[in-house]
Amino acid sequence: MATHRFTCIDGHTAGNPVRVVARGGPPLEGRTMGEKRLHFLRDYDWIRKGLMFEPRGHDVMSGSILYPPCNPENDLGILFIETSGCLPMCGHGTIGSITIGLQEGLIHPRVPGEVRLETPAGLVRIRYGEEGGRVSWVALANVPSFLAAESLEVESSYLGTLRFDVAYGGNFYAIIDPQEHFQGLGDFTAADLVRFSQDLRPRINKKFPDRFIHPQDPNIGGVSHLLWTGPPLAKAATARNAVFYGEKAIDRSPCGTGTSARMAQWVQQGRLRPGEVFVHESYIGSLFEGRVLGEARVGDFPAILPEIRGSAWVYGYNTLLIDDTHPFPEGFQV
Ligand code: PYC
Repeated sequence: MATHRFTCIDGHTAGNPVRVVARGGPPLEGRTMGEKRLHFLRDYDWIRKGLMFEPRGHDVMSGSILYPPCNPENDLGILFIETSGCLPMCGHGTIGSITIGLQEGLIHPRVPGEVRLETPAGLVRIRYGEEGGRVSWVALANVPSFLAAESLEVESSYLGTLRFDVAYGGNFYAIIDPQEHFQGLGDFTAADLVRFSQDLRPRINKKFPDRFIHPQDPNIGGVSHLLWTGPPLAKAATARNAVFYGEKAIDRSPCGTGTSARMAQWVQQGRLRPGEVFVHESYIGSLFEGRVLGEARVGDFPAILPEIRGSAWVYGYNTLLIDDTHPFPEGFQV
């Protein structure tokens, strides 16, 4: 019998789970975290499934494994493990992993207050603040984000023809404004949004095959997430959203890569200017603060350099076992 032991530290970012594997992650080959991600997907995806799906995880679970940096100028590398696969980039996962890693002594930045993090989508520069013995906030300068397409149409089995834009913020998002069609996000429960999204995502990818591939990395492609938008409920917020990921998840956090994609859409459409603050409210009312730090280009696309700021909390220590006598070593979803 082979028993695999994973020492995990569990936390959440603005309500969405982050399980950091502190010990037990596999050694990975590759010159970049992008290459290491491909190695993990090829040989070790059972670890992701076992730690994310039931019975050890659940439909919304997500997490990470930390690695030494590929480039010695950086502080560390990160592999995101989620129910949806190994995302190229995850904002709430970054805020949570950095908070957990710093507080629990897994990360030792060379420059206090700053972390240079290698993600599969590229280098992410991080600032953080501490208060009362804990990391109180994390701000990540995300990868260049851009609006990839506007005013596309797709047929929903439930809602008829829907118009949407597609933007990249570390993952490709179909951004749908139900207000254009109905009264708003508040008309729908999370279960409704999951059902609508399960129907729409394959239709979008079937209708626009090979259209959404990152111009600089062919390993990043396809619309993986749907971002439903709406007017904010919180006074401090600019907009509200519900992000669908995996097969059944609505992000409990305001979604870092989704917020980056949304800001790229707004800048391109003249609704947000560099320097202005964009506060995104999640489906459960938690907030991230976004800011456009600058402008860039990705292939033919004008892009923005977004910063996302939020907070995370540690809530438990968890040693998980996967062994080949378990009936569900790779977990399951119902
Ligand atoms: O925060 O980027 C994010 C994210 C992606 C999927 C769930 N959260």
